[in-house]
Amino acid sequence: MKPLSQIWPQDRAERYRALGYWQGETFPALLRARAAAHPDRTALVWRDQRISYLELNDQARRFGAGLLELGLTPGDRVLVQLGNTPDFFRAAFGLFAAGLIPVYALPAHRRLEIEHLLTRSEAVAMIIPDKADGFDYRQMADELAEAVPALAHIIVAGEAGPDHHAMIGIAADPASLTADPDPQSVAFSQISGGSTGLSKLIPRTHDDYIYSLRESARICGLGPRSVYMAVLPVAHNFTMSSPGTFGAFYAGSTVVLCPSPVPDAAFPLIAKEGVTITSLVPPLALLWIDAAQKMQPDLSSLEVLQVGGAKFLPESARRVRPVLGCTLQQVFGMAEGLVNYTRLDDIEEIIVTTQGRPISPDDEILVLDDDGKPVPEGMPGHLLTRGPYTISAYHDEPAANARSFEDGYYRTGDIVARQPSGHLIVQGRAGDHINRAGEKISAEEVEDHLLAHPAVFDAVVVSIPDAHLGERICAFIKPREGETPRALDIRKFMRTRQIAAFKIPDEIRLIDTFGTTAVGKISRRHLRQQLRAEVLADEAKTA
Ligand code: OOB
Repeated sequence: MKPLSQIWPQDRAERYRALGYWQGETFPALLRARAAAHPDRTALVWRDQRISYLELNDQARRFGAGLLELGLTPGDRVLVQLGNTPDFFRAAFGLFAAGLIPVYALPAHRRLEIEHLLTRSEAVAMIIPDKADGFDYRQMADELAEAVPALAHIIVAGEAGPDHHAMIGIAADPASLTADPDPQSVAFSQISGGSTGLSKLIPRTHDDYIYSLRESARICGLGPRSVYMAVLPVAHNFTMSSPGTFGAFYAGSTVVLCPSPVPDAAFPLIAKEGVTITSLVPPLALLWIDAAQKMQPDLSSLEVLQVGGAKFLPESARRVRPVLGCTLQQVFGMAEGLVNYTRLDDIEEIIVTTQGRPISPDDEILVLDDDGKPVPEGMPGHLLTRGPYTISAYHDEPAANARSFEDGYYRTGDIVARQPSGHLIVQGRAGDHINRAGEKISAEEVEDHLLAHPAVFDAVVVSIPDAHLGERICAFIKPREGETPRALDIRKFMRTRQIAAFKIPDEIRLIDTFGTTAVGKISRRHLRQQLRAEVLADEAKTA
């Protein structure tokens, strides 16, 4: 089995340690220390459950010890596909305590995506809910167990079937837990949004991730009295570490898990629990702003609303303070590392018009033209970055690594303009992914699925600006001779492909030909640009 590793050149690693960024902290030690320092303080609130730091640490450690008893060995990978419930945290911190490595998937992922992650990570176990949002994860896991021989254990948070372990039954004396992991070793794997093909694994170390948490908690003003509400999926990097739930634990704050992002659920919970900070993607932020104008909820405890994952337009950003009565913080980050924040004391104009500046003075930022030369300040260019918490390779992806990394710099695929203050303004993407309400979707991956439909000769997928979602997925389809597939049927077909529902095109357009420049003669990227321009021109005409 290939180890999951992340290699920093020795000189940079030494520097990050010497500067005090990497302090040798690890996740199991972190939670243990908080549990010792303030055992009775509430770590997690979920529905009517309140779980103290002591309880969370104990439950996690007993689970971790139980996994070792089951036969897992430190370094093994375990896929975690859980939603916003306490079990996610028992699982993650249990795995950390046992030296096992979580690979985080999103609840929306389906068999095809999970199979890819299991195979790539060589995971020996997966932890899933029984059912959620009408989907039975156990059935999917059973199918996966057939397809992926290395998958030895299916662990169910909830009602387990005959071939599964119930998570609650996995518990052993934590005294059996071995020493804490090496702080420079990989703690877990996040997954990439990916502009080409399927998701890639992003190995993050204890040292690098905890540095980003510690600084994020400080920049966002978290402390013992802060209450962070998790609305977006907890497995996503934004909700996990910017400062997110893990940043909140770092600071000894309380985390409230919000069962649904809709204002009817979220607003009363903010008032009841005295939530001080939460994070949203732009479409949800807009929904909250509109709802708050109508509902006049009590949001007096809310100090900071973070918005990120996709571009928040200045006109919307300007409404946050007057309507919600709190400070907006824009967050522009990526699972690969770099995170930018507007600072809480930035002037309002900076807060509403920029996507923030990097966490670290040692986040190196390059803004380059197409030929790789730096552009003048304020001008748009390709963003490349390296620093103390940005990876320099995906796990086992030689081709993608050659494309995405250069001299330790990560080529983000984002087009940004850097202001004299160091704040970045995101202007778009160079790559071909669609950012649909913060979900990153590879055009290529969707095209591949469409091509599997018997009536489809060729397909080109593009992103179209959308007032609600930020961007929506538009698929151009050239049918086979004599075929006229209906959009409805294509959508139905896509639903059978065992992929996340957010990848199904919002709009499907049949097209006779892809123009004089047939596919093959010009790059697909160019073709996508052409087709996108056609839709925009159409929309401008009808506007
Ligand atoms: C976050 O992480 P990912 O890995 O899902 O997506 C990263 C990409 C960025 O490269 C950029 O294209 C886009 O998402 N993005 C934004 C943005 N925040 C992310 N584009 C414009 N404005 C923003 N504020 O999305 C993520 C990770 C950590 C913190 C926040 C977001």
